Amino acid sequence: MTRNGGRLLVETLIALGARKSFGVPGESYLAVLDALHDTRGKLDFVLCRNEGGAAFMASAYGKLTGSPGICFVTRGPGATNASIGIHTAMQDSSPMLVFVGQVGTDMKGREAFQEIDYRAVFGTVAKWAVEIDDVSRLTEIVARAWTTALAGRPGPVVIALPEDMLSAETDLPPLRGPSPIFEPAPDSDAIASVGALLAGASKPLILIGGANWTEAGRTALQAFAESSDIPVVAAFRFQDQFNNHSPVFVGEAGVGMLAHVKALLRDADLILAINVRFGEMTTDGYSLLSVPEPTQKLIHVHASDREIGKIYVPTLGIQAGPNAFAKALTPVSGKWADWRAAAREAYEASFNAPTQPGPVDMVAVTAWLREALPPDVILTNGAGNFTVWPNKFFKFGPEARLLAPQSGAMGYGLPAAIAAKVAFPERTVVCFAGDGDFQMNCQELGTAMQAGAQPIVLVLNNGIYGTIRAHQERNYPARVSGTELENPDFVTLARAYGFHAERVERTADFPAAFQRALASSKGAVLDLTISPEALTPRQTLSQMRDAALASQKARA
Ligand SMILES: Cc1ncc(C[n+]2csc(CCOP(=O)(O)OP(=O)(O)O)c2C)c(N)n1
Repeated sequence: MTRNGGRLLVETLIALGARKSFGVPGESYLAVLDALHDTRGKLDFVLCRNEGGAAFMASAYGKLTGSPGICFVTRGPGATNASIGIHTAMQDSSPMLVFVGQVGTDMKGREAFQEIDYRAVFGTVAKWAVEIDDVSRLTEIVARAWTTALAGRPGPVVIALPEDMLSAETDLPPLRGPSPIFEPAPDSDAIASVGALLAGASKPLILIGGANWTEAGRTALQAFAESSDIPVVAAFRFQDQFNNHSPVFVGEAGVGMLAHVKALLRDADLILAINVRFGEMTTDGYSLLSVPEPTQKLIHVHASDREIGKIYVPTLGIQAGPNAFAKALTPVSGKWADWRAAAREAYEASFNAPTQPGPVDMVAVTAWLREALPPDVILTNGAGNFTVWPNKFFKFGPEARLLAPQSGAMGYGLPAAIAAKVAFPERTVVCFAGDGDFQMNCQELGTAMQAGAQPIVLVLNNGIYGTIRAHQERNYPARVSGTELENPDFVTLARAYGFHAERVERTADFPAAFQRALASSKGAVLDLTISPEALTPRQTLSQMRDAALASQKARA
């Protein structure tokens, strides 16, 4: 039996375990679209409105399920639109395969219509970029792409598909299944060294992050940290990877890092970093641990040898996956109970913030949501000051998940929420969006409507690009430029896409509106009227401006 390259690709993806895909069609990959005609229920194609949305969905799907998110986009403009999701998957360590159309091999290199050299363009953005020039090598390259996306530190792979390769007939059979993915385990000497270093510490800290945690691995780490009474900090936007209700959980090392978390990282004499990619946010601009040799002792555990020693020379490096490592640990004891207890107290205190100025007070809203949301809720967000609410004012129990981009990409929250609904239709999914953030991808409401994957969206509508306005007021006070927004009526917009929609203009109206959103079978958009003054939980816009003007005056 022969089949063309497009059909071989689709049958191979099904054999590998792919069940959902996201994309925008293009004439460059018609053979793939034709093969997808017959795969409903086996490999569904979620039809998106913009490749940026599609790539965000695939990236979020990979992050949430651990199985590579599949994205199909057309050549040139489709691929460049998708690049935001590829970059985000890389920074998030999310497994993803992006299939991109390519001009025929007979005209490559001539700058043909929409031609791009994908290896050059995505070579440094993706984990791997490759082109399949000959259909006889399709299954080999797709198998390697699948393994590459998942192994070590997961990430995105871009695979270009020349048009003539996709339409070429072959008698090559589809792949039978994937290669196994191995999680490296620590040897007993390494575990003994960890024990010895911890025994000599007086202020130990566990820093966790990254992908690939299993429930068993998370439970094992929690048991170790609790029985050893060692505080646990989550790296930037990985606070859903450790039970926040545990007395050892003490906060997130991320943007807007709380003072006690900064102090913990700075003052710890031993940091046990498990599955962490040391990013700018987690290290507060690389200031809390000095590069390349921190003053704190550092044990760096990672599944990928490319992460250990990348930025910091550790006291002890261990190439191991997080679950295998957590299961191998044996509890230790030390005189650090006060250190852990004080950190937990500071974490608990961080939920107390003053009443916010303006119509809807997010301190009250999030306090209510902490009680009302189901334990397996999935929260999503893009970028903006509003992200402080899902990121710092929610407690993630063992089943709750956060989809928040390490790349700080605006517009991620809505597509991520749609992908979460595609993956888990029965779970409650709540997207937090700023008014600016929402408008980066609000056209994907159409994708949600068509796919029947409609989340609840909270638009925190303050009429400004608040984050940039905050930077502006701090650096160039009282000189507003390029940060004021004139918005459409989000309620009308959402209704046009078939969503239930309401404007919430008073804090007291939020609980009932949210209950109606939960009860809606077609998702919901709640447009929350937020004052631009409520720019951060503890400093208003005017206070920010006044402080900057005062210091300008003092300098003059
Ligand atoms: C794709 C993208 N473009 C621009 C930025 C820069 N940026 C970061 S936050 C922000 C403003 C976000 O505004 P909004 O969504 O309204 O939220 P707010 O900060 O007002 O809460 C901008 C423009 C970005 N992070 N990502």
